Amino acid sequence: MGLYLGLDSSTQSLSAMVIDTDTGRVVLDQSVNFGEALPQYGSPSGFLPHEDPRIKHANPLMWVAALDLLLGKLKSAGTDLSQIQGISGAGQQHGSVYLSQRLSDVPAWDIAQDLVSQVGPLLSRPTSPIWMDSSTTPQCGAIAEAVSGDARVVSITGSRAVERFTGPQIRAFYERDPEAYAATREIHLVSSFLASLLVGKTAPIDHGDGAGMNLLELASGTWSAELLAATAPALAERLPEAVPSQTIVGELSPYFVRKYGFRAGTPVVAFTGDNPSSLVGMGATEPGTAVISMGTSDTVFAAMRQPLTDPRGFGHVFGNPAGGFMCLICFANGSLAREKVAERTGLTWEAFERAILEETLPGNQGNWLLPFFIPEMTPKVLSPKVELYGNSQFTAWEQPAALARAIVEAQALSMQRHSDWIGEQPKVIRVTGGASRNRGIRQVLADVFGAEIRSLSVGNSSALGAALRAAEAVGHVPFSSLYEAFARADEASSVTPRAGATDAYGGLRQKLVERLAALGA
Ligand code: ADP
Ligand code: XUL
Repeated sequence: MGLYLGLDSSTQSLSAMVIDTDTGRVVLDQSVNFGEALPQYGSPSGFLPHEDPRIKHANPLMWVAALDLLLGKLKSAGTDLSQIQGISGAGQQHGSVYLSQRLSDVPAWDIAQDLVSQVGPLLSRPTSPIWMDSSTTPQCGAIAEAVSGDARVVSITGSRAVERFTGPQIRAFYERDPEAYAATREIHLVSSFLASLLVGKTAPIDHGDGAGMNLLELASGTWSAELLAATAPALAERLPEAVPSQTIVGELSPYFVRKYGFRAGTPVVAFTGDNPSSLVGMGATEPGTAVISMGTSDTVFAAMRQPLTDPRGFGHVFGNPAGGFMCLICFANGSLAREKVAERTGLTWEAFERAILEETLPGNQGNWLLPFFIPEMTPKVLSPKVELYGNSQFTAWEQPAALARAIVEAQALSMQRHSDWIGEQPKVIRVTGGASRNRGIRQVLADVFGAEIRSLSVGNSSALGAALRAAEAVGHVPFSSLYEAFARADEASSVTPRAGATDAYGGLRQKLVERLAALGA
């Protein structure tokens, strides 16, 4: 049997998916939500509260605890993990974990203790900055200046120096706490950290996730000496190796074999970022298929043969796990912003959907808003900024249905504007992530983009992508046949633009652009 396990450590949860390549079926799909299952980490949405909205950290031990918890749940539910042929995974991008020892130098995990109590003493920094952190503007400036400007950073790494990217975060750590930096022996991404736990030694960083650090030279797939030097002293010796995504990084550590019943020697394939993993899970690793993912963040991404860069400077180029490149534009005000509107208006997701589909019309009768409930990276709005324009009831937050439509229209228009450099406007867009379950949200995307919006029959594309990557690298099953079995569109969920709807957005698009320009964004 060809069973493969994919793990996905996203912002709010850890998921596991097992696929069977013989039958073309998903045989297991389980998650633990950090906020609900691990309340002792005080992170209801997956990160620690902080009075400064620009600072967003998480306790890396929460991710470690989730791994033991989830595997324990699978075992107690009777899942036979000895049949798994290979494992891979994905992590929320950019977040970094700081260790006082190289994981290759620590003794094998002890089965008599849980992982948290063994990893805890190894941390040289108790918290991990995550992708939502936007506190490193001075460090971005300093890095760009050290290599003679942002254009140089873009030409080497595919992105300009960006607040949430790992390089600026490492520089900030070095500047704010040089002693702790000096005591740090190894720095991991969330993805390579989790892979390291599984293999019980230092796992490399793959090109998909590594490209989100402002440190990787895209052309060669190796760390850029120029950017390492511009970021922090002796950084090269603190980073794992950078490798192609399909590299087998080791065998599962005996801890997992003995504790959870995996087969001894189970191969582990390099973990990647959640978005590159989703590119695989959405069957979109060949150019021509655009994807919109609406998880905690909203992202727009697509495969690219050549690394084309965003002239406005917001988009990124990452490694495509199947080879070549992918472009990505990320919006921080995704689900968390929609949740704020749902909470404030008292709408459940069902009511939110009805509000869009049945109670309001495209263009929202001129009611619109600026959707920056938290600091935004695309466009750059570093302090929260929510402005409502329209009739007096709407601006007083008294029209729930119009407010539901307004947040989604603003997000969709911003996605469309900031993805215009990718190329021709797509006729079909594939969608994934928790919010893509909402037909109202899919309908607004269809209307704004003038495109058919399709979901796939398997949800959780990032975990699926990880399982598919394991099957490709370990079982040598080609991606094309994996996509036929696992990345099929769910026809019933398909949504097309309503007649005339796309034309309703010209005026609104203009207003949004003008307001953003006035803000300097
Ligand atoms: P992540 O992978 O980033 O942790 P998910 O893809 O699991 O996130 O998506 C979780 C989010 O999806 C929740 O925060 C919630 O706001 C949103 N969500 C879930 N169901 C719906 C729905 N029916 N309508 C709109 N949003 C939803
Ligand atoms: C992408 C990004 C987010 C995180 C969390 O650049 O910052 O999408 O990967 O999902």
